Amino acid sequence: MQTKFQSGFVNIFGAPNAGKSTLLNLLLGERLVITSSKVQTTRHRILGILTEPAYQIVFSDTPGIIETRYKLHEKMMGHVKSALEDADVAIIMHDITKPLDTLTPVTDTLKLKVPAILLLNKIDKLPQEVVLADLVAEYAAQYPGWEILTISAKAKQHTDKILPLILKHLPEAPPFYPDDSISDRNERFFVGELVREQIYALYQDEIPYHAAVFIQAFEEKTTLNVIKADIIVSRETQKMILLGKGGSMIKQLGINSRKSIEEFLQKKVHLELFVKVRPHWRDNENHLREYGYN
Ligand SMILES: Nc1nc2c(ncn2[C@@H]2O[C@H](COP(=O)(O)OP(=O)(O)OP(=O)(O)O)[C@@H](O)[C@H]2O)c(=O)[nH]1
Ligand SMILES: [Mg+2]
Repeated sequence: MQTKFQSGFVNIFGAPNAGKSTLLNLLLGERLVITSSKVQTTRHRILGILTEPAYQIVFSDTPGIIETRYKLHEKMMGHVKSALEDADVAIIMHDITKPLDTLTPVTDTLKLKVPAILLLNKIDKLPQEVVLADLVAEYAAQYPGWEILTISAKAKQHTDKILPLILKHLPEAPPFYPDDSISDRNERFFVGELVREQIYALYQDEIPYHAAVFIQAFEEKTTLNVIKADIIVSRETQKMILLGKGGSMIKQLGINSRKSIEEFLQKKVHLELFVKVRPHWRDNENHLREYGYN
């Protein structure tokens, strides 16, 4: 007998750095979205589609919920809002090493009306003496009716319990996407993200937050891809830092980015990086549109 097919949107929300993108990669079983130890890494809503014989889950990674200070932030929170509108199930990620009340701004912003799964993440970082059951009880009292799991997305602890919980709440429906789709974004988008990921890894202070990556050329040749990327920053001083002494830093960025892109595309890559200064791009509608932050 044919069992019913389940399909729906499972959207991942939380504060910056909670581990949302790490979780999406884990659930998909491949490295699709970028992660970093710094906050505000993800700037878009990005779909990651998991198709199995009995179900299709359309996950959305979203930017961490923040107060908006720039137009860029408003665009980021626009992505969160759009993910709220079509969620069948919401996953809320919270860093369990942070106090319970730091989750309140997130849940207040979301005002969820759909089944919610609260993932208390990073249990690998908790001190030994903490009694997990006591902590969970505090969250359960605050969020009655929510499913709660304690996990480590990084150390893959208890993460096998997530999918069964999702399936418990996923509607019966035909698939939304062809079974070979993995995302709504194209290779060009992910290549730009991979360069951005290396910027987050290599540079400190304000640099990652002032940087955008714009792929200006993506030529697929038989033996290799030729990729040209603009790195946009807000100030001349930031351009100097990006370049480094005698161009040493941009050279390193190029090497790291190329390696990561080659792994992603499974193909040789010729990568050229150009640093450009666009003052106040984070507050400029035209620049934001040009760099893909619609
Ligand atoms: N120790 C530990 N670190 C984790 C865990 N999950 C994620 N991390 C780390 O936390 C940092 C942030 O992870 P991300 O997945 O980028 O977080 P995010 O919620 O997507 O962050 P934004 O995109 O900025 O909103 C990275 O350094 C991850 O490796 C975990 O279970 N344990
Ligand atoms: Mg992220």
